[in-house]
Amino acid sequence: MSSQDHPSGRLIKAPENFIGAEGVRAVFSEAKAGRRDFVRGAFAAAWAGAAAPAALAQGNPVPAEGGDANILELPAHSKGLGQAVATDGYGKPSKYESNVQRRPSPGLTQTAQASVSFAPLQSLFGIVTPSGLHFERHHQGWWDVDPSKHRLMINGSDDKMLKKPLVFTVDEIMRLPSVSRFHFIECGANTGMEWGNVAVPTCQYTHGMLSCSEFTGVPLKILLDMAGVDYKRGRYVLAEGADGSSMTRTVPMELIESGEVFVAYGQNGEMLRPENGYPLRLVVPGVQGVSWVKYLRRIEVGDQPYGAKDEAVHYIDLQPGGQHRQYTSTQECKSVITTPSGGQVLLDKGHYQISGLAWSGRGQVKRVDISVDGGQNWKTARLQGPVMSKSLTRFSLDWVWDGKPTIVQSRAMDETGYVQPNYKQLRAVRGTRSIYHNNAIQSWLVQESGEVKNVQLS
Ligand SMILES: Nc1nc2c(c(=O)[nH]1)N[C@H]1C(S)=C(S)[C@@H](COP(=O)(O)O)O[C@H]1N2
Ligand SMILES: [Mo]
Repeated sequence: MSSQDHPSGRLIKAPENFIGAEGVRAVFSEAKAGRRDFVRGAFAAAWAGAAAPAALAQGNPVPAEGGDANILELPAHSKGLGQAVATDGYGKPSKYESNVQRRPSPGLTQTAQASVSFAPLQSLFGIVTPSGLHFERHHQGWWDVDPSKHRLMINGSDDKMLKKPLVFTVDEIMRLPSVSRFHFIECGANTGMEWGNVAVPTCQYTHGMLSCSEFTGVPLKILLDMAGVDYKRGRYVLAEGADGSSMTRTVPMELIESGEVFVAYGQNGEMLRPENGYPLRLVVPGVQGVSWVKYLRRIEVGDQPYGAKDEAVHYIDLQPGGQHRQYTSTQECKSVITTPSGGQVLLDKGHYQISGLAWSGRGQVKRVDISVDGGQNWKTARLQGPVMSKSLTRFSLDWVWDGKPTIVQSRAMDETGYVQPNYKQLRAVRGTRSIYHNNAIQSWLVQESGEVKNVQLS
């Protein structure tokens, strides 16, 4: 299919791209009140603002007569001197992009310290999350910890677990042999609000507890070797953070012996951001976010799982029949279409590039299929390289929208052959009372009006 045959369709981005925090609150309250056209309401408000006309103009054809004033009249930036080098010692995004922000979900948590902000997935390209837009999950607020005073201790649960307990400074860690790897981090609660039914309007909130960075650090195995760990005895470690939440998580020794788990200090080429655990955080590829302990201050080697509060009371999965599942750690294969997605508006029939993200905690994404008819037919999407293990993978597919209502979905498969389930399949096994580990296929309804809506097919 060539795009010449089908004029390119114009698309309005999701409301988060136009409106500030007030506007997002309005969208949520209108959605909650059950107003069907809440997205249109949000746009009406946004168009009254300054940013919207500029955004809309991107899709406008050049006027047939009279020429385009934007070309014919030289703007100031073509005539005068620009700003000096290093005006900003640390550069910032364009002021025209100022509404692309990580955002909290209004009313989700009672305090802003034990809370979460969602990454604006619908506004991002490729696979890397800009560090300033990385989602945040803090149990007790975040800190900018002084690296010169921060220490990482390695000890055993008894004196047979290792030869000598060690204490590292951040400088000492940074002098050891390092690795740099791209990995996604997904909170186990991502998409958790959607277990029962549709709950939030846009993919920022359905899937935004997800980010992907190039992390740099030292394999934990190297530190444990230095401490002389007895790997026959020591089959688990406990990772502990330095913030007031006393975040502690058990990590099985196999994961560490594989060389995959590392103590990171770098994120996208610079030091970790304070919100993401500066100066040290554990990276546990493929495993849910809670195990990626931030402000990492201690690793204890032991011979059994620790049953810490964040693995006994929280982060468990309620199953049908009153059972619960504990120590669920791997994030199963999952995907989401980010364009078109909830809150966006297709202005025309015609050609669109469907685009989205896929990932698996078990390795590489092997294939992504896309349906544009609610799951009756599936086409294989293009995977945009690089395709890396336990990283986000970008996919796309050309699509001509005929203007009729339809449902778009993506279904990912990983290198183990695991196929992402639909809600019916997932609920048959897991019920509807879980919070965590919802990896169901996401459905977006493109309405005749062009407005895209979050829906679930049972
Ligand atoms: N010390 C500490 N580590 C922590 C947390 C925390 O509150 N304190 N939250 C955990 C949870 S639940 C998640 S999902 C990830 C979030 O990491 P991020 O804030 O960098 O996105 O960090 C994990 N590590
Ligand atoms: Mo989390």
